[in-house]
Amino acid sequence: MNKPVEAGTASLTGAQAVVEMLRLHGVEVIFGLCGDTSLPLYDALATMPHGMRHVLTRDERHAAYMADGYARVTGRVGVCEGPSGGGATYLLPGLVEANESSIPVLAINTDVSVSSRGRFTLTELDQKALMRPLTKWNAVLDRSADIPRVFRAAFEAMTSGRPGAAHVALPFDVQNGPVERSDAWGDPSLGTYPSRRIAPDPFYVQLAAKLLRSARRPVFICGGGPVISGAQAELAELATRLSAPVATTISGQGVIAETQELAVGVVGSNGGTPETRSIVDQADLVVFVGCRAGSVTTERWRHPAPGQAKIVHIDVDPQTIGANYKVDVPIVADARLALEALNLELQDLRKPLDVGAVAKAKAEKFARFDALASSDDRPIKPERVVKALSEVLEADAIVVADPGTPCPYLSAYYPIRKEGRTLFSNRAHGALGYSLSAAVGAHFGRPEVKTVAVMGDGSFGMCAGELETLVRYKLPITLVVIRNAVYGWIKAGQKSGYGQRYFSVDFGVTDHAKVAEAFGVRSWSVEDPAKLVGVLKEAVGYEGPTLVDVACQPLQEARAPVSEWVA
Ligand SMILES: Cc1ncc(C[n+]2csc(CCOP(=O)(O)OP(=O)(O)O)c2C)c(N)n1
Repeated sequence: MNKPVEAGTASLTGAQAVVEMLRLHGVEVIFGLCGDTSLPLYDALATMPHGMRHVLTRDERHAAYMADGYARVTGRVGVCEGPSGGGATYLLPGLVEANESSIPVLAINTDVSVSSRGRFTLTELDQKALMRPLTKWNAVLDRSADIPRVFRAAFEAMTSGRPGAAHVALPFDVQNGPVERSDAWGDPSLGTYPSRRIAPDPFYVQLAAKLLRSARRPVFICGGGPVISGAQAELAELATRLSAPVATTISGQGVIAETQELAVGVVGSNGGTPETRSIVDQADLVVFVGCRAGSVTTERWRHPAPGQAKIVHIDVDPQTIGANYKVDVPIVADARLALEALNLELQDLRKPLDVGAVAKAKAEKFARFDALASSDDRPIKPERVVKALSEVLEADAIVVADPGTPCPYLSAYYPIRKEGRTLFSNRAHGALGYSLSAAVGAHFGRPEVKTVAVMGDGSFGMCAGELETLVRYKLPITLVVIRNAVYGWIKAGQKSGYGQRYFSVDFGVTDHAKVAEAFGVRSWSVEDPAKLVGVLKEAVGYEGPTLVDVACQPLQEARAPVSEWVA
């Protein structure tokens, strides 16, 4: 069935067909790590003309995060690969994150031969069962002839409806078996997302328009959906028409420039502030757009309070709508098409622009922040690091934030000055150690802009091996490490909710600058807040990889007890 291809035939090998299918779907870059079962695939990549770049990583977990970062900033499918066994279990964390964040990442794990199954073959595991609950679509190939069909299905699944991750297991003998050359065809439009937009039902558009006309204080809460959909212009038009404030989740940042007068900033328990919450609390109509209205965004479904406001919920995934709030008007559709339809329905309407409440909330929020950000305290306050970054970086720079201190502080206070994905974090599962490799992926996607990763020292410990990748490819990425020798976010939780009974959260001080230097990364250590901006400028301006290790205050004040948002 998977008999090796004979020399001189018109067939492709399975491995060659995989390379061809990736090329046909417009893949530009593959992140991955080699292994025994991957040798045919690597040989096909080495010998075929395909124009794709392979980026060798030092850990499959980071290959998947790179593919994710690449996909987030390009609107294209991110691709990663690894070998059988440990290669599959190591790719898995990145796939989970991408899938839950609605980011199309295709992962390929090579596998033991079909003919070796069930014989205690080294590295054999049930990849189908492993990946099924964590991906939108997955398959284990049994026959090389199925390769073109399986890859077409994977691209279709990843980029249509709610985007998500796909996994394909590619056994060794399947890579060597034959595939008819004429079967290897593909549709490049499936290499970008959203590839197939779903239009809204006009009946529900009319109902929503009616509610919007009569609402006195409508507010938009946007998740990642409208950013993925590219709905920025339609949202701005509708918000202006209605004089409605636009709040976002962390994943929704970039749907509107936060310097815009109707932009509220982030709401919720990670990145939201009392001021941004007050705008939601004043609403008599909330329009959720491409947003799951989950525990973080709504602070455990309290803001908006159930029954406080009428709810219009727009989402491409019908399962999302009504999961958390009693919805007055459901609209199952692509965000851009839905907002476009609402604009059309309301084209006669133009409410007088009133930005007073938003301006007041923002002024109060940033007055509090500025007081902390100008502090000369040592260790340095995280607010000062955020302020310094916003002074040093251009509006189009990409910033990737790890969980811990970086994500809530940057999403709250680093102003998004430009529409589009310029700041992102792994919000679905928030695994530490994401930002460095996601920044690598983002750089390969948008090499023309500066990319920066901001991480805690806990995260640094989970990604340091990839410093070598940064150096090998001479990537002009700047890493900022918030050094505080503690799993600070968790310690802050022990402080706010557990009577300061600190337990097993402190670790030793690492000289991250020295570690990075040993890899060949140009590095600085900053203890003096007055030196921060100068050092960051130098690091960001350098044409190779750089790291700035910042001695930061160990205990953040700005967090609520855990019971208020996750439990
Ligand atoms: C893989 C993983 N394990 C555990 C956690 C739980 N967690 C969330 S924040 C945090 C502390 C982060 O510490 P660090 O990176 O040093 O940043 P800090 O909070 O000190 O700024 C931990 C352990 C996580 N998010 N990811």
